[in-house]
Amino acid sequence: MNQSKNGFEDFKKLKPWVEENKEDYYELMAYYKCAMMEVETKFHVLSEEYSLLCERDPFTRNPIESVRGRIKTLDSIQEKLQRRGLELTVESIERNLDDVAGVRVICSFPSDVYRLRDALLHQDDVILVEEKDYLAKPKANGYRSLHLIIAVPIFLHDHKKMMAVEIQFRTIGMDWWAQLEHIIKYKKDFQDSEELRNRLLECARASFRIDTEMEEIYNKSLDMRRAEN
Ligand code: 0O2
Repeated sequence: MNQSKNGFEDFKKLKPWVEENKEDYYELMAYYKCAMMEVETKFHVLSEEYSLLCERDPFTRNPIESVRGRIKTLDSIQEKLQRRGLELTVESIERNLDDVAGVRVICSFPSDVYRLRDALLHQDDVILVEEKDYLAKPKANGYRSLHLIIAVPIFLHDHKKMMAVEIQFRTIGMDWWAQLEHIIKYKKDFQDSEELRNRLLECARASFRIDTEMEEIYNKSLDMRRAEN
């Protein structure tokens, strides 16, 4: 997820705002951190269960490769609000942004993305707010991932609060492309060429072909192992 180009400069610029809004801002960020941890825990629990199932049944596998959480940096928050013509206030952050808390779930094969999505959405404390399927419909540059915005409760000492969390599901292949594309050009101010765009798009397509092929190979190998048993 996006990092500031010059974190120190951004920090200096936003320092007076932080000083002024310290209490409310840090309180809201603490709530987002709690929500992020709630969602990370949900996937760690699923991963534990899948591992257990693997021990019992050698034909199953754990689809979760890794789970990573992050809280959006203040400069990224400010940039997004500014881009949308919105003011930077603590209320505005909570009202207008739904990706302050983010969790990225990396899985093995493309079909795992939907399997994990379903496993999460079956949980009765999870409310689906929005779904963007960049797997079924990749972005023009080749980016693939399934994005969900969910609302989850965090349980505080005297009340419960619903918080928004963005979840990105992608395969290892989709993740390496997105990470490298991020380093190369995502949201960077330079005039790229059609040639570079096309080459990146071709890398995304090639990576997806390999993802699909690997899943087919896995399924075939599973059939062969089953037949031998
Ligand atoms: P961060 O917090 O630094 O990770 P936006 O594009 O942010 O104005 P929206 O609707 O929130 O609006 O965007 P979307 O489509 O839901 O995607 C948001 C996040 O998905 C991004 O977060 C990236 O993590 C990832 N993403 C989306 N498109 C691309 C892409 O083309 N390449 C790469 N590498 N990642 C992408 P941010 O904005 O980076 O914020």
